[in-house]
Parts: sequence; C-alpha cells; structure tokens
Amino acid sequence: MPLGAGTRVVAVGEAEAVGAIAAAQLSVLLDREVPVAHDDGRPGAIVLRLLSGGAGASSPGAYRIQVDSVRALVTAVDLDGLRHGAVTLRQLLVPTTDGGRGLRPAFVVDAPRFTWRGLHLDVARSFFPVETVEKVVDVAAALKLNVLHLHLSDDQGWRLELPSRPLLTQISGRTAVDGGQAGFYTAADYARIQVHAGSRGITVIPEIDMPGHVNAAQHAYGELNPGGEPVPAYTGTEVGFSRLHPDLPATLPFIRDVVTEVAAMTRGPFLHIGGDEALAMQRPEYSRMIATIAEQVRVAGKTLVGWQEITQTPLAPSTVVQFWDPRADTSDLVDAAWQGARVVLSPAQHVYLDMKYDADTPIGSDWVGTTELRDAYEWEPMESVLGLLPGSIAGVEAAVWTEYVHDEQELFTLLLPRLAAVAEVAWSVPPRRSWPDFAVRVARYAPTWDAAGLPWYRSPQVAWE
Ligand code: TNX
Repeated sequence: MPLGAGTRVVAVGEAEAVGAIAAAQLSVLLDREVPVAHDDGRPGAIVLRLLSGGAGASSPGAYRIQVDSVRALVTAVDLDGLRHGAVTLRQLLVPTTDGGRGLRPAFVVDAPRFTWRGLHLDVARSFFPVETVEKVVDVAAALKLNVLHLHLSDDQGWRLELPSRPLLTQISGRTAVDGGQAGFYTAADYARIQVHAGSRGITVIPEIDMPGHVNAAQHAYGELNPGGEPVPAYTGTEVGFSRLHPDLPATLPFIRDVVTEVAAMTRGPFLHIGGDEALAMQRPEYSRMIATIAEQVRVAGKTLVGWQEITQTPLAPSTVVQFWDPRADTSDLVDAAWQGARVVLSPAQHVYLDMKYDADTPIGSDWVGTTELRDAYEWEPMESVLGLLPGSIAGVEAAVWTEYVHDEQELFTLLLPRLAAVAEVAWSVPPRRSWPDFAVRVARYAPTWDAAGLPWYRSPQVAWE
C-alpha cells in the first residue's frame, strides 16, 4: 500500500490516543503530516480496530495485521495489542518504485510470550533527567517492552522527592557516584515520566532499595544511624556495606512514610523494595526487616517486587521476585515460586547491559563477564533457573546499572543493540527465535536509531548496512 497525501490513521473511541501517537510517529518517518481521521472508505487508511469485549478471549497484547494494496488493518482486543500492531506496522515500511514509501503486503498474527517485558534503569548511581528517561521509554516501546523499573535510591544518591523526608533529595539528590550526574525527580517529574510511559503502554515500577543500599538515606537523616549522626556521602562503587537498623526508633516510621508516599505517587500496581545485597545483616534480622517492609507495601495497596534475596523470607503468593545473580543458590527462589510467587528473570550474564560488549569496550563493568549481542540473545528463560514451572515465570527484564555509565551517550551505546535482543527473548517463543535470523533483522533498526539521534554499538557480530 503506497503511503502519501491520502495516508491517515483511523482510530475511534478508546483507540484514538493510540492512533494519535502512531500518526505522530508515522509523520516523522514519512516527513509529512499523517492525520487521525474517521473512516470514509477511501484508500490509504491505516485502521486501528479495537474489538470490544475481548478480555479473556485472546492473550493480552496480541494483534493481527492485514496490509493489502489499499489499506492496512490492525486488529486487537486491547490497547496494548493496538500499540504492538502499530510498532510492527512501522517495520513493514518499504521504499516504492516511484521513490516514495509504502507498507508491504502482509498478514501478521502475533502475541507476546511473557506479560512482563522490562528494562531496569539505575538512576541512583548516576542520575538521568526526565528527557533522557522519556527517550529510553520511546526506545523500549519500539521494542514492545512494557515495564520501566527505576532504581530510585542507593548508597550514592536519592532521586525521588518525598514530602515527609525533604532532606532525602535536598541532601542526597546532590550526590552521585564518582563521575556521575546528580539530581532528583520532583513529584511532577515523576508524574510526567509515568504519563509518557503509560501512553506508550509502559508501567513504571519505582524501586526504593532497602534494607541495604541505604547510605544516601543515612547521609540525609542521622536518625537512621546508631550514632544519630549523618554518615558521609558515598561516591564509590562498593556494594553491601550499608543497612537499616530495625531497633532505632526512626527506622519503622521512615519505612512506613517512604513506602506510603511512593505508593501514592505511583500509578501502576507494583512497588519494588530492592532487598539485594544486605551483606551487613544476619539472615534472621534481614528476614524480619523484609517482612516489615512487605507489610507496609501491602497496607499501601501495592504488589511487592524484590530482588531474589527476599525469598529468604516467607512471601505473599502474589509477590514478584526478580532473579539476577547466576552465582547464587536458587533453592529459596524456586520454593517461593512453587508457593505462588511470580518470577522475573534478569540473569546478569545475559541481560545486565552495563557489562562491556568485549574487553575493548571503553565503558561498562565486567563482574559477570562481557556480553556481546549474541550473549544477550541466545538464552532461554525456562533454563535460567532450574526447577521453575513455566507458569511462574512472569517475564524478562534487562538492567542497566550506572556505576560506570554516566551520560546519555554511554547509556544508549550500552542499550543498543542489546536491548533489542533481550526484548525478543521476552516476546518470542523458542521456535520463533534464531540468532542468524535476528542478526539480519536487527540491522534494520540502525537507520531508525540514527534518525532519532541515538548512539549505538556497531557489534561486529552483525553485517550492518
Ligand atoms: C549487582 S543486581 C547489584 C547492583 C550493582 C550491579 C552492577 C543487584 C540486585 N545488585 O547493586 O549495581 O550488580 O552490575
């Protein structure tokens, strides 16, 4: 179907907002205004059709595309499906013989394998402004991801302004890892990120890391320390040294207020409490603290998410547990999953996108090794934690930690192209995944990244144009 003066997006009712974003993106690609209009039957329409009453009738996020010589039709039973269809439609753009552009004829039926397809971004070690986060959201949405997990606090900084504890950001919003940027989000900034993400089908999950990784909180509030005095700011890259003290009178009110306020500011159903690397605590004490924090999350009406270490504690069946450390014993994690927890897989050796691509990569870390594009692609979620039942895997989440990633340039160079690889593992079933095939297809993203001004890594494993 040729695209040109008559091209328009037809989307009515609930689908209109999705249609408006699709039209705006097509306008950029075609360098001409693509309007959202009602269907008058003339050729050239890109119709986004939302079937009503489909909940339960089909898998969430599924879509169907039919493109012939006169029109393109995207059908879904939910808005996520329409969004996914609109993304795939852009990938059907081809040059036409007369030097213009068109959509190639196609019939596509597609649905995600996993409901949780995420990206974790550490804004605590190095801060990234709202504009950068919005660019990350756009990149994620173009890969059909649907979760943005923001690591908002750590030893090096606190990034979300909270009414009850203003010093968290007044003091620890100004600190960062050595070489990293400082800063914080106001409530309005955080709302803006969530609105932008939401309009692209992405749920924001805030993480406040406790009971370890809390030096920034203890730098702002001395009452969280046994001596009562604020600790110095921390700008290094060690982990596991800081901890909350459950016996101090200020600790429980701190946890309660932080959890309550973050929950109230958050549109999505999840609250991530970290729980990783509390190496300065003994197991029984750690376990009690997690139970206390989990109770506050429950009272605040959110579903608890935590790193795999939280499975040392009995958890409510709805809890989401995030696997990350391939070195760790996973028996508690597997038991928790058998008892009803849902598991998000972030195996560091495949999806920690702060790892260097190879030994010559100037930026990134290498504690789990180097991760070339193929390493991020060739792995199977069902095999990453042995003993899990397929039904307990919620999905897959890539992660970028920012001890050694300090600006937007570095961030996107680490994300692209590897995020495309992880996104495909999260979306496609094994029979639909093949490295040689992906290596060809991934090259087609490069012009779109270039057009968006996004830096990316020219992996030698791909024959880029
Ligand atoms: C481990 S993953 C961490 C982070 C580091 C990361 C660096 C996890 C739950 N904890 O604190 O930033 O490795 O790759």
